[in-house]
Amino acid sequence: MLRLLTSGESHGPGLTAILDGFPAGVAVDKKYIDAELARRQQGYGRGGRQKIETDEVKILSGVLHGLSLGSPITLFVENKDFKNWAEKMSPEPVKTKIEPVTRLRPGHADYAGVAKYGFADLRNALERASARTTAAQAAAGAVCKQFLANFRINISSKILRVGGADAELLRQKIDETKARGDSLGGVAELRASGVPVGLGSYVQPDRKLDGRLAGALMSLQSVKGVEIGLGFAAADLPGSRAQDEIFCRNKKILRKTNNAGGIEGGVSNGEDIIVRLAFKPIPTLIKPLQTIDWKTKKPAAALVERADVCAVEAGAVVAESIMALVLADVFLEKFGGDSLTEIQKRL
Ligand code: EPS
Repeated sequence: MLRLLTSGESHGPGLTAILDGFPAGVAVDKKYIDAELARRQQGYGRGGRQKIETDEVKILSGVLHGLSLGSPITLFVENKDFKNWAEKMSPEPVKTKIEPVTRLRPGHADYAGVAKYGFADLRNALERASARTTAAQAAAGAVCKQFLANFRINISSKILRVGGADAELLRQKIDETKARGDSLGGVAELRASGVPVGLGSYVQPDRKLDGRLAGALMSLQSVKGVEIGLGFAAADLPGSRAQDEIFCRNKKILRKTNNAGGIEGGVSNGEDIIVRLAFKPIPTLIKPLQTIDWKTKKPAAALVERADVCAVEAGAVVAESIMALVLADVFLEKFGGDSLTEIQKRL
């Protein structure tokens, strides 16, 4: 029902999101989108780039006087850094000779990207592979969150671990790592509350809510693992301890535990949906790893660029927006209509 396309290079003029299939009559507050963009920019361990950017959305279509029209919503976020890259990232040909970037960073899309598209310059691949594009995803996710709020569905996140340490040690761990010229990953937990029973379906694999969430969240930069509810830990337990016993109170069907993370048979069961994400460490390192030069194929030290030391806090905010998009999509499949009023009647 809902389709999202994003575009934009990290140091190009800006980023665009087009959200298609969004119903009419939903209040879309630009201030809320900007607040979500600001949340994404915060977080300890970010690099110099965030001092240059103060992300702000321009709503270019699909919203009139604060209400959605049912037409595609286009969101634009400017890259303020573009002015510093005007020649290197010019969409028009330039006279100056641009030195290609050639020292492949292990863990980044550098090698796979240039090998796939046949580029001589890593920049041609790394610009779009960059996590900068997640600003457009966060903007679109903020629109979906506003839709879900009409039904008291709320999505939040917290950091559980950074570089193997508890979240309380986040700053200390990042400072130590930065001093060593290294980078860190971590684990974040997402929670969606207020989700009604019956979203997604077991009838076809591609309609399963857990599969859709896992696929969408795995596509986020740096994410290497997704688990729902107990996740991998369920594999070590007997069935008697892994499942969630059912009881009824005041005509409400409830659970004693939520090991399933709110999804059974690929369908939401009315409990909170709980997903944990493992983020790998950022591949750009101040103390570079050994690699090869793409041009000469000779040994070289990997490219060193300005980069974040840890972006798990930002990643968790983007993950919330991805979850909002998936939940809004399955919600529209179940209760969908052309306008908010129609959906409210069906619910
Ligand atoms: C990124 C590299 C860094 C990050 C960037 C993602 O950018 P730069 O090369 O300009 O320093 O700051 O993230 C953002 C710009 C952002 O807004 O999140 C990368 O290679 O993925």
